[in-house]
Formats: sequence, C-alpha cells, structure tokens
Amino acid sequence: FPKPIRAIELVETLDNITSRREPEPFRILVVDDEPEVAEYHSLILEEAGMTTSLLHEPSGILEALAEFRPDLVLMDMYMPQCTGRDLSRLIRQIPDFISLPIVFLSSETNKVTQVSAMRVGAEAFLTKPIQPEDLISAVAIRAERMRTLRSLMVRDGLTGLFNHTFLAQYLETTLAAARRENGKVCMVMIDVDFFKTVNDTHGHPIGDQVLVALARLLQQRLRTTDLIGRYGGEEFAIIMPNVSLKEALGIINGLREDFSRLKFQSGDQTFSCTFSGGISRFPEISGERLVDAADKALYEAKRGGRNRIEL
Ligand code: GH3
Ligand code: MG
Ligand code: MG
Ligand code: MG
Repeated sequence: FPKPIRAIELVETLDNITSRREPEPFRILVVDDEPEVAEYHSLILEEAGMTTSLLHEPSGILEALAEFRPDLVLMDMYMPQCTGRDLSRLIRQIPDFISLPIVFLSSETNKVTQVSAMRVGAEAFLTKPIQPEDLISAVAIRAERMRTLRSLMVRDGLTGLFNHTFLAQYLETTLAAARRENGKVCMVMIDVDFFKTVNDTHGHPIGDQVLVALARLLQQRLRTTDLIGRYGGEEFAIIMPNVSLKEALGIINGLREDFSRLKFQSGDQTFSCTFSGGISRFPEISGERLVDAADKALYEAKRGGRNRIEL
C-alpha cells in the first residue's frame, strides 16, 4: 500500500504549487486624452516592470476594463468628452469594478476639486508633474493590494482552488473567446461518490482531507491551461480549452483511477474513495447548455454505478 496522505502534507504541497508560479506584472490602465502624457507615464510604469494599456478616449473605458482587466486605473482629470470624475462614477457602478483602485493624476492643485474627485471613489489624487519613483510606489502599493484582495475573492478556502463565482466568470470569458476564434471548450463536472458516507463514517475533518487530496491531484496532473474550481461541496469543475472529447475523457479517466488508488487514514483504518464525472463540449453543445449537459452526463455516471465518466 502507498503511504497515506496527511492533511498537512497536502496543504504544503498546495502552497508550493501556487507559489512556484512567477507573479504576473501589475496591469495598469492609463487614461489620458494627451497621448504623449499617457505614454510618458506608461513608460515609467513599464520600466518598473508593470504592463500598461493606454486609453485616450474615455468612451472606450468599459471595453478597456473588460478586455485588459487592470489592477489599477491611472486617471487623468480633464478630458474633452468627460471628466475623470464622471468616469470614476461610471466605473464604481459596475459590481465587478467596485474595488478596482482608481488613482487620479492631474495638474489640478485645488484641494476642494481634488476632494470632490475622491468622493466618487478614487483612492488617491496625485499631481502632475510627478517624480517617477513617487508614481511607481503610489501605483505598485495599490495594485498589490488589489491582487491580494482578488486572490482572496476568487479562491476556495479549503482547497485553494477557484471558487464558483470565478468559475462562472471564467467560463463566460472562455466561451466568448471560443466563439470568436472557433475554439473548443470541454466542461468537466466531478462529484465524489458516497461522500456523505465518508463524513458519517470518519467525520467531517477526514472528509475535508479527501477533498483537499482530490484538489491536489487535479492541480498536479492537469495542464496549466485547464482551469480547476470547486463548484460546490464535493463537486469540482474543470474547464479544458482546445481538447477533443476523447482526449478529455482519457485524461479524466486517468485521474479517476489515480484517485481511487489513494489511501486515506482514519484512526487505525485506511479507506479509499472514488468519483464520477460528466463531460460536455462546446461547440457541439451550446455555451448556455454546457454546464447542464455535463451535469446530465454526471447523473448518468452515478446512475450507471458510479466511479465512471460519461459524455
Ligand atoms: P453521490 O455518490 O450520489 O454523490 O452521494 P453523496 O453522498 O456524495 O452525495 P450527497 O450530495 O448526498 O452528499 C454530499 C455530502 O458532501 C453532503 C455534505 O455534508 C458533504 N459536504 C459538502 N461540503 C463539504 C465539505 O466542505 N467538507 C466535508 N467534509 N463534507 C462536505
Ligand atoms: Mg487631460
Ligand atoms: Mg454532490
Ligand atoms: Mg457526491
């Protein structure tokens, strides 16, 4: 028998997996109607290792936010079409961007005007001209905080996998890209078999260990392009772009076998667990019905005796 997996080892491994990845550069959206000014500030931030996107026309703000997904917006105050203040107010009305840091950078030195701009939800008001190191630190500190907040918001506390909310968002984005580029998307739903019995027999903490072990297995074996999330209690979802149904089935079946071989320790007993799965694929199934179809296939797998994957 292989050595049983301990909860502590699992958690450490999860930490290693997540911290081994290179941190991505901060993404800063620079909004300024004057191209040279925007470029100058962008250059300073890029030289400090950040990624920037420039926006000269305020009307493009919603698209820029949706596509570039910035960690912070560096906002000019006075632009011909509308003010930075109007733009901030607009951004704050969108639930996805409620906590996105907005930093004004303007030649406006009037404190009253500055405060009124901050009232619409900006984080800080910097004045032009600014020392490069002041701009870098003001931006980096706030972008970093946004990153931390975002990672807390999108992860599941027990397993460290992405949570339901993030899964749903990511699926939307992936499907939108697939529609544009003729891409394929496999949706996999996994559900642990007789998990209630595991809890009833061995207790909730041991049940938790099983879930963490499954999460770890999925994270270790899947490609970095596959997104793994905890869909609900003992249900996991995997979004796999650009694979055939046959390939996805092969991969998930391999994982199913590996999982069924894990031994868990409960007092002086060892036990093992299995999962069932369902797979559907876009474009054969429409985006709207993709999760439903995977769920139906999962139901078939359960009905067929569990510890199996259905299409
Ligand atoms: P089936 O094979 O049909 O899926 O049976 P099942 O027992 O797995 O299904 P059921 O949906 O009846 O039970 C799921 C159980 O998962 C019930 C719930 O208490 C448990 N559960 C949900 N979230 C957690 C969790 O975070 N930790 C633990 N230990 N148990 C959880
Ligand atoms: Mg201006
Ligand atoms: Mg279930
Ligand atoms: Mg279950």
